[in-house]
Amino acid sequence: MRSRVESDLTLVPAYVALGSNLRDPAAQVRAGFEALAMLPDSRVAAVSSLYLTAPVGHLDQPDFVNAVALIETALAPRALLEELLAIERQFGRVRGVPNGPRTLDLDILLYGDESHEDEALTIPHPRMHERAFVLAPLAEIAPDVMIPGRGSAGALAASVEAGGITKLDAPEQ
Ligand code: PH2
Ligand code: MG
Ligand code: MG
Repeated sequence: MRSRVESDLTLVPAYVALGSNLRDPAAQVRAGFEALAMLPDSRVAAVSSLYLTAPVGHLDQPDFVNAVALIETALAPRALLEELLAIERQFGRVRGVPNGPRTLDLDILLYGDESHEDEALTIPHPRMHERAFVLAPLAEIAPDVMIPGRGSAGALAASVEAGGITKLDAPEQ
């Protein structure tokens, strides 16, 4: 994938979760990878397979396609969040029911080993350690990455209930 990185920037590894359950979710997630590759001062270092997942939380909605990307970015956490929200809007996301259907959801899971807390953004993502639809793709590309205070992605993925999750295909590189 193309990258938009000057050679002298200091890059932080950040994990981004992708989710979609509207309008050809697999195509939305694949296009989401392409959009991440166009982020300023960032590059995509790895992408997971796509996973078909039963909805969690608000149950009366279509199944999701979920995936995780590792990006390396010089954007600060809030700048990265603003870029991700802009991509969600490009993908036609309309915010309705909380946790309800969406064309594309992009969530920052981890940003290096930094914690971040403000009214709009909490890093690490506060629910990532209990969500199999996040842990399965994360453990595929980064089994040893640590979720602070919780354990490694691989250990957590093995310990949560992973019913309703099917790997769809191999990652595109
Ligand atoms: N996202 C939610 C709520 N529930 N369930 C699945 N399977 N996948 C998601 O991405 C998802 C969800 C809120 O962001
Ligand atoms: Mg989300
Ligand atoms: Mg979100």
